[in-house]
Amino acid sequence: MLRRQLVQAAGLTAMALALPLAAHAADTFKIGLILPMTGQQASTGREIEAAARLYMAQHGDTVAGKKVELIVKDDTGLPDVAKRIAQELVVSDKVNVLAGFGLTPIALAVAQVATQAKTPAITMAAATSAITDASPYMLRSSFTLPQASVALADWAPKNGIKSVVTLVSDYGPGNDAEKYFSERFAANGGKVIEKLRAPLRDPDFAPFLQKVRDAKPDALFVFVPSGNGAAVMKQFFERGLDKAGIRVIGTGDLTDDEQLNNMGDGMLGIVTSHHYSAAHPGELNKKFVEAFRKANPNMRPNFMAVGGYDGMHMIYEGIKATKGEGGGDALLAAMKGLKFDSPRGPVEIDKETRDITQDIYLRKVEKKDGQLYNIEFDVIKQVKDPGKAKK
Ligand code: VNL
Repeated sequence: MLRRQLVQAAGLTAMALALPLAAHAADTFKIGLILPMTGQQASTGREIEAAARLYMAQHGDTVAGKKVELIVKDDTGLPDVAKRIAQELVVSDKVNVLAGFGLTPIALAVAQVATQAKTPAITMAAATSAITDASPYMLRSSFTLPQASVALADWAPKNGIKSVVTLVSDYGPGNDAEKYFSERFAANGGKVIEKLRAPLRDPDFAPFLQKVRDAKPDALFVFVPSGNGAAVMKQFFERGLDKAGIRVIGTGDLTDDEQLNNMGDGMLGIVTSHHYSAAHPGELNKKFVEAFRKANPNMRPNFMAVGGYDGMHMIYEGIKATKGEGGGDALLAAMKGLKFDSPRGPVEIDKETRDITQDIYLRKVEKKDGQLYNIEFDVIKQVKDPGKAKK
């Protein structure tokens, strides 16, 4: 009697142990988050991971009966590494969706894997227009440089800036920023005196800024990726370009919320255009910023964080709409055309291009509560990526 009970009990225990294991794979929804956690773009990785974890903490880790699992991998900022990681995530981990991508070359490398594996991929950071053209499985929650640059090219000539030198990082988003800013600025009667491109890796901005000084434009237009703005502005001030009367304008990557408050009062008055400021008014953003800071005491959320947060929202909505059953194609279909309120304002994932339509703001660096912020003073509503309209 006792023996039989023991055997039964042992059998039940074995079953109880085996069940969750068997159930595990099918009941889990896996997100492979590929980010630069080390190297030059590490701040982008930190911001996006923090925002993704915040989204999950706020919305729970069970959606439509599925346990959501976040697998974070460090690509060290290198496309070859990212591609290998993406393949492993798809083949070994069987992730349902890929996301992250801190730099354009990484998003482009992962796009190939997404197409082969028929796995949706969400670009949360990178911002070259062509990324969403690289795979029918690629969507975007960040922004595009054409989208951010055009508004500034309309603002500048009306505000005393008739001539510029452009300075951009020499790769996809820099080329987009240079092209879309310059063409529009020229169409508005402005003069582009010179176009300068600095290398992406370990750039030394000093020789470029010397050229800007010699060219004496009304303003310098800058695009550098998130995390590099402080280095440019340090050289700008050290060489006395501000004292020489040269103004600075750029996309909001330059006055990134993650760095801005440590860039000094010389930043006051600098005008940029972008889709997100931590100082964006509105209840949703106030709550987002407060919760982000509570969870990450020494960090201010920047535009990378909001890209990560909204990318997670797209995934959660996709899981809900497919009742947790969706394969890659169903999930993709569910995320196309999504419309929602983001901390940045209203956004829509364009059904055709899978790119993000959003408000673009003109902002000026001002002091608020003793800290430097990008304070929005104008808005262009629901801007589609101009890079797509061209075709
Ligand atoms: C890119 C564009 C990266 C804008 C950025 O920061 C950025 C990119 C890392 O497409 O590589 O601010």
